[in-house]
Amino acid sequence: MNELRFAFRQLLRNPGFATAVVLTLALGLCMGIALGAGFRRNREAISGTMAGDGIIVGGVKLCWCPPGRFTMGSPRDEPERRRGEDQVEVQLTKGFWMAKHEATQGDWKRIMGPLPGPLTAELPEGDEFPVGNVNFAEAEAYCRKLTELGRQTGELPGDWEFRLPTEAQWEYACRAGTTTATSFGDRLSSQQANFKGKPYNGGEPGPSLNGAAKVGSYPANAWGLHDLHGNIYEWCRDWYHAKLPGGTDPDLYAAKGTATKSEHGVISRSRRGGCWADDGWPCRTAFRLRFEPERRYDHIGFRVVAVRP
Ligand SMILES: [Ca+2]
Repeated sequence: MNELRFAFRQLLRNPGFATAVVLTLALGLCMGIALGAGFRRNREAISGTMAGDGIIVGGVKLCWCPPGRFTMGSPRDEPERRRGEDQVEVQLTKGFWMAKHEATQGDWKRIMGPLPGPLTAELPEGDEFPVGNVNFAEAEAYCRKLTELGRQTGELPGDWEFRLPTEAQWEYACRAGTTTATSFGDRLSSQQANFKGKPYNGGEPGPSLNGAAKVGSYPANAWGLHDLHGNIYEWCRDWYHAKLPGGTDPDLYAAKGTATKSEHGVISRSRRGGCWADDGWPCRTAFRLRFEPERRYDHIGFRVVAVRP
């Protein structure tokens, strides 16, 4: 109390000291604003201006992916490329927000309640770990619930909604302007992504965790998105077609009739990004796999996008 009285007396007697106090308070305020500016809680216009702009909707951090054109798929000379990656030109006429992280167990519990499927030795419990063992319908239910939540809080305008990304949106966001095999260049080190075993194309070896990592443990790409390469596979909304869809705003969500059948005669949704149980090469940007929508696996999760349909 004596110190307080002393400080107050100094303030009255010493204009220089008062100025210093005011300047310190102002600096603190500016720093607080600057620190908070990375991710604003969205209350106004939802569209971003620059790639990687951040907002938070329903407690989920999102990064802006601006409209643009890109080449989807891999060039013929890309090491370890697979069939089904032949390049197509894509134009995305609308910008969208993509979740900075894979959907986490903490997000799921907060938005949906109990986890959709069991935890495993590779998928341990923890709010910052990705949610896995989630089938396609459950991932879509999460998107609907998050849409409701965003509208209730006023953070998501009525004409926007959460969805799973199309393959084109996923790859565009993963590339973040790059044309290389990964968003970190033509190699992938296990210090850059959570995968097991051999790094891709001569990348530096790093630790193999043999299981999920907390989201955001590895570096972000140029648009601020983490773990598109590795950690947990991510559901996309398209029905899997052997040939990549090109053109303007390709979306194969409803293209069930033309979906490519597996050797067992079933059709699937697409998934992207590789996972902790893969080598480095399936974590390439253009790598794609199929998975039947009603099935679940611990190494398959998802991340959301917010779009204006
Ligand atoms: Ca991932």
